[in-house]
Amino acid sequence: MQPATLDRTTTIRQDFPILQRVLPNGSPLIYLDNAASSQKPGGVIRAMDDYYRRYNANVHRGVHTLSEEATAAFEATREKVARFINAPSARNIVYTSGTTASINLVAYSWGRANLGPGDEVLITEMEHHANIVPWQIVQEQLGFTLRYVPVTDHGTLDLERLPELLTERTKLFSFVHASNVVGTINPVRELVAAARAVGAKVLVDGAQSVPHMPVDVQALDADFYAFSSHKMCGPTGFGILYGKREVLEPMPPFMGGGDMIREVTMAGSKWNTVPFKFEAGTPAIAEAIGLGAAIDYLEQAGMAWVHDHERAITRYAYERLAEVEELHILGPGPDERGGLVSFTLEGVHPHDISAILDRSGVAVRAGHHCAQPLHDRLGVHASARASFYLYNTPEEVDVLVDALHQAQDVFAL
Ligand code: 7TS
Repeated sequence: MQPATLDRTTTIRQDFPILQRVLPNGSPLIYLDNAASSQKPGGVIRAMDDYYRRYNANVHRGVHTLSEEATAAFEATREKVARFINAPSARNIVYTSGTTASINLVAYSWGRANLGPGDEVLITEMEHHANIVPWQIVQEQLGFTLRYVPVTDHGTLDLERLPELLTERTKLFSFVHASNVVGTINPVRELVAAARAVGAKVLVDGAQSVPHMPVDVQALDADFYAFSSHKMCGPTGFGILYGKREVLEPMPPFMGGGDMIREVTMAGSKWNTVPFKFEAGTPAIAEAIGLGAAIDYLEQAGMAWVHDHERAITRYAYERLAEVEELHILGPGPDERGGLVSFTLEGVHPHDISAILDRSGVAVRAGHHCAQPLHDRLGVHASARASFYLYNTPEEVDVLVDALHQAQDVFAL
């Protein structure tokens, strides 16, 4: 890796208080579970602390100083998110509690208004459960057919099958931008163009892409784009649904309550404008402010740099993991994927791998990573996953590899 890149990582690491932590067994923390949730820089922690200490109040209602300050900071994040993903306006940005809630919003609101018997929703075998289960739930009520684009042995979408699966019956094509298991980065623009050709709307699950690479929603041209704050240096319990205005405007509300209405009488109610129509109740105010600080941080680091850095670490991880005998990496080669590597080690269950790595301070995730159909397709029950972010270093990959050798020694006995 370039020395300049590594110097920058050294500086970045100092911004994350948790990375200074030494675990109870004396090992320094080596955090390689970023696809599950990233760590938070001091700026994000301070922004949330400052809100609670200085201007905690509800938003959009009080005409007092605290409420006005809270509303200004809360709404400033909408502008920052719009700029970060190049949305046309802050009005395209709906606040949710995360990717899961964003996809459920589309399934319940857009789905109930647009899907019925004879219609099809196309997803893929590569999806996180968050982009499978909501469709299965509303499918029971609405009677449409759910179809899946298959995955190749290589861990990429089998696009040769697309013409037979994406047809005039397809009303929505919903797929992941970057896989949380095999790391594959899907060709979003090409898939959107194919959906447009049959008149289908497109939802992209950006949970693993927005945190890790520059994303321009206008260039990608999807109708909806969903992501979570907590995977991009921000707090948990908060996320975004981007939507095109012409798609969001006619959608009925999903949840009813305060803030999402213009007028309520005993005879009925009128809805607030988009995006507020979809934001019933008191929102996650500190979390919105925290995400604003996270975006400031990522913009300062530069998303192109974050992406390059992760690619370099992933390439290095590939080289080093190749030294571990009987280790099999799921998915495509390092140049076709995002910054994570899922693998199996013959004779060692992924949960045992994770437990042994933990002794060396290395945090990885083990299991099916909420993508059971994909594991079934690849013929494995579970895998271990190392996922990288802007603060990870090649030395941390070295510790991972040493610890994997130790795991093999333990299980060879
Ligand atoms: N979509 C993808 C591709 C994901 O990776 C995740 C979370 C979600 C949706 C759901 O996001 P949430 O913030 O609403 O929970 N993925 C993971 C993971 O891989 N390990 O833990 C969570």
